[in-house]
Amino acid sequence: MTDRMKVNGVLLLLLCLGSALSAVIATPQTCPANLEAKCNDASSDDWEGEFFPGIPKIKYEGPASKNPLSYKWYNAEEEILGKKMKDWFRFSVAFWHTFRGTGADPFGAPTKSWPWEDGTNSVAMAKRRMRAHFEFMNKLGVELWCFHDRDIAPDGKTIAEANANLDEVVAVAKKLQEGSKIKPLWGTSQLFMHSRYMHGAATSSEVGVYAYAAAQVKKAMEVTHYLGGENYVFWGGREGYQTLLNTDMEKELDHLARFLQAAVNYKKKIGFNGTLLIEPKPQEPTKHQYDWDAATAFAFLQKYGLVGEFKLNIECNHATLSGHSCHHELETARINGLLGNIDANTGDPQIGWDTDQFLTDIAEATLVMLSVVRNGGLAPGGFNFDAKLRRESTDVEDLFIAHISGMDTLARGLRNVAKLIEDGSLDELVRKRYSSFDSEIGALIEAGKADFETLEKKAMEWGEPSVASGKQELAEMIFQSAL
Ligand code: XUL
Ligand code: CO
Repeated sequence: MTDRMKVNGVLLLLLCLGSALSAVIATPQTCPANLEAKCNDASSDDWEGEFFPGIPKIKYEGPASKNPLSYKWYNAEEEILGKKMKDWFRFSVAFWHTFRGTGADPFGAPTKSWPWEDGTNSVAMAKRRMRAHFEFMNKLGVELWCFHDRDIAPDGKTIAEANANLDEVVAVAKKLQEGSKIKPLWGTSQLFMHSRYMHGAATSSEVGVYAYAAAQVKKAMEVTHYLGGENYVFWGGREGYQTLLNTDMEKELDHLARFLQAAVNYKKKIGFNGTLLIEPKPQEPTKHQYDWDAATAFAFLQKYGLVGEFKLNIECNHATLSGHSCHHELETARINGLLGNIDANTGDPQIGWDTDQFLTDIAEATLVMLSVVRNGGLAPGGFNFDAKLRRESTDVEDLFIAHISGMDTLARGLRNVAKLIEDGSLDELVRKRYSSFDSEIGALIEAGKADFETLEKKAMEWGEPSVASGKQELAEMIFQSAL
């Protein structure tokens, strides 16, 4: 490395640090612009009129439509493979991305200036935001939503203050839900943002943090239950380590299991019948996250006797971060009876982190739907759009367009799966591939009754086996023809 390169490197580092700091320090100017808003009045959650004027209720117009604010493939009431599309999907809006995403990144300040935001993190703002969220869901025609405790209400200086803030906002959500079918697909608690959680929550080295996290989950479960939520998610954002040199991994995993068992006990105590879900992710923010992937989470559940109490929430971008395809993670969950929910998003093949983009790849969506159809659907789980607008997408209508596009893509995936099933040749290819096991000895093997002596005798009798083609290209051809 030349001296000049070194200087350039240092300058770049300073520049990066500078922009990261200014992003943290700058107060976002979110007060609007072009609507007659009751802005800068943090004491009031009043908002006269619509939050999304000019955006109609989104309708199905069919594939020929050129209207970006319409569904082209997702037709909620249409029956496909014996179920209404809306029941296959059970789409959900993720409150944190859609209503708390600001477009800020480590190098830059927020880019969104939603008209309803007043730049504060007050309870009044939280209530107004909740009303915007309900108008958004109603216009989109989505009946489920997901939230973290701290997305929907401001934190407090004490647990009691944070709980009181949450109660105020939850009361508004409850009221808005009244008379509608809207309810949470799942709730969760944010156990990764606050500095107290820097070593983890249930796996923190500090017992005070463990207890604090338990108090937070207890409350978040109560409000999820109160709002009629159907599931509760544990994403172990900082349940992992940065170095094994300072970490007692065995102790941390034991603590995590005790924590989850306490959550199971509390769920039963308060009569919450929702499914508990673990959301695997291999890393980010920690170097190593304990719920690395579906198989790792399954092994953990088995070791601690928690199978039967938990299912998995598979997120596609997390799958690719762990070096798997989303299809692989879905199938791993499915064949073990653990597929409970999908965080529908995707990463960017050129970027190695969790970009949380809306899925718009039809082939990928078809693979996802193959697993979902084989699973018989996801209910009481669903598809949560854990996905955000790009930093550069700053129009209010982009929030709608992104969701419509994600829903249409998955709807195309479902329609393609119906074609594949009707055609039958892919299933037949797979069936044929294993047909040698349809024999008497194959049945013995599958029943666990073929010992090595029997197999050796058979192998000697048969001699060198003939091995058929795997037909991969044919399988790919059949798959592609359905897209
Ligand atoms: C983070 C992530 C979370 C969880 C909920 O990568 O996916 O938003 O879904 O905590
Ligand atoms: Co997620």
